[in-house]
Amino acid sequence: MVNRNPRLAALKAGYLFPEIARRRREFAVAHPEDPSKPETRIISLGVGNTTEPVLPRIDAGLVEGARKLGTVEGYSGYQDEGLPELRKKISEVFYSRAVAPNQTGQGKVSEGAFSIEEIFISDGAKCDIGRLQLLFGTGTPVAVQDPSYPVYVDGSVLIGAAGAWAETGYGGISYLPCTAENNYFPDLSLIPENSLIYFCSPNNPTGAAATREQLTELAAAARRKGCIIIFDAAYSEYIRDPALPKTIFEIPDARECAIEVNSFSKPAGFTGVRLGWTVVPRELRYAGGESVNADWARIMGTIFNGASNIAQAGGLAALTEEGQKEIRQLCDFYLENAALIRGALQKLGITCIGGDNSPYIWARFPGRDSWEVFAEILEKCRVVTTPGSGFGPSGQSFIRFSAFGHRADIEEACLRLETFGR
Ligand code: PL4
Repeated sequence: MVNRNPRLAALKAGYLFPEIARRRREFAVAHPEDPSKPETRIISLGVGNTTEPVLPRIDAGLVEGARKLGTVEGYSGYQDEGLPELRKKISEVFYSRAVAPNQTGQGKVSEGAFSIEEIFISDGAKCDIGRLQLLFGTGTPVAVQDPSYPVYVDGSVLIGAAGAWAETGYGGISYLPCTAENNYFPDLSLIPENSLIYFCSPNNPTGAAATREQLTELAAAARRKGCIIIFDAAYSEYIRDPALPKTIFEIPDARECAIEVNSFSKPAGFTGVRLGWTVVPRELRYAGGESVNADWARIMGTIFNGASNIAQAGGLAALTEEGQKEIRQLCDFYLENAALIRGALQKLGITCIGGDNSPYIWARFPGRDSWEVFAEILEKCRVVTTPGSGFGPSGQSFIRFSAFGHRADIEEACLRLETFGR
C-alpha cells in the first residue's frame, strides 16, 4: 500500500472554516429554526464570504465573456498566464502608486509599475498562497503574523517548511504576535534569517492596516535578514485612509524582497467567480541569484491552466472606470456594515479594532476561551462568528466578526448582540 504523506497527520484538527460550519450545523440540528419566530434564524458573521450581487458593469462583463465563447470570433481557449490586457490593466489600476524599477528609492510613477510578465493571473489568492511555497520547497523557515489567515500555517506544514511538521507539529513556525500591546504590528526581531514571511495588510483577522513606516521597516528587515515577504493584499480595496499603502510595492526596495498576492474576491464579489493575481518582480532573487519570476512562470505553466476566461472578462470590466466605481460602492457597503457591528459591540463595552479599513472587527473577551465565546454568542444570539484562536495562539480570547452580510441581517445581528452578556 502507498504511505500517507506524514505532513497530513501534522495538521491541526480540521481546517478552521469547515469546523465552524460543522458546529453551526450541529447547533441547527439541536435548535431547529421556527419559521414563525424570526429570532431563531441563524445569522452568519463568521466566514468572510461576500453576499451582495455583482454590480451591473462587472456583471455585464461576465455575461459578455460567456457570450463571446459562443462565437467564432470571440472564442478563446487556454490562457495559461492570463489575458495580456488584464495583466496590463492590473498593473495600471493597482500599481500606479508603486515604485517603478528605475525609480526604486526615489519616487513614484503615474503608470503601472509592473510589466505583464511580472503579473500572473490566478484563480484566487488562496490558491496561489498554496502554490507559492513550491518555489522554496521543504526546509525553508517560515514566519507568520499571529493571528493570521490559517492557510499560511497549514500550507507551510503541508509543504514541510523547516520544522513545521514531524514531531514538532507547528513548533517550527515562527509566530510573530500582533497584540494590543504592540498595536497589532509584530516585533520584527523575531523573524528568523533567510525565512519566508507571510504578511497580510489590512490584516485578516485583526483588521489592522500597516502604515507606510511599518511596511518600510518590514521590507528593511526582510532585506537585512535575507527573507522573502509573501504579502497578502486581498483586502487592500477596503483601505480608506489615503496615507495607508495599498501594496507592499509602494515601499522602495520591496521589489527585491517581496511577492504580492491579491484577488477580485473581496472587492468585486468574486468569491465564487474565482479570479486573482500574483506579482513576482523581476528583481526578486534567491540566495543563489536565480530569478524567482522565471521559476514562478515555470511552476504556473506546469501545474496551473489559467483562470476562467469568463472570470477574466469580468475582471477586465471591474477595472474600467465604471467597474472601479462599483468596487468602491461594494466595499463601502461592507464597511458600513462593519461600522454597525463595531458600534454595537462598543455599546456593550467590548473592546474592538478593525472595521475602518477592513471588513473585519476583532473583539476582545479578556480571560475567555474563544470557542467558548463563539458558542455563547451562537446560543444566545444565534449569530455565527469566528473564534480568534483559530487564527493562531495570539487570537485566544478574541472573536472575529465579518461584515460580509445583507444589511437587514447585520442590523438584526446587532440587535441580537445586545442580549449578549445579559
Ligand atoms: C473561507 C487574507 C476568508 N473558503 O478568494 P481568494 O482565494 O482570492 O482569497 C482568499 C483569502 C486570501 N487571503 C486572505 C483571506 O482572508 C482570504 C479569504 N478568507 C475568511 O473568512 O477568512 C474566507 C475563508 C474560504 C477560505 O478558506 O479561504
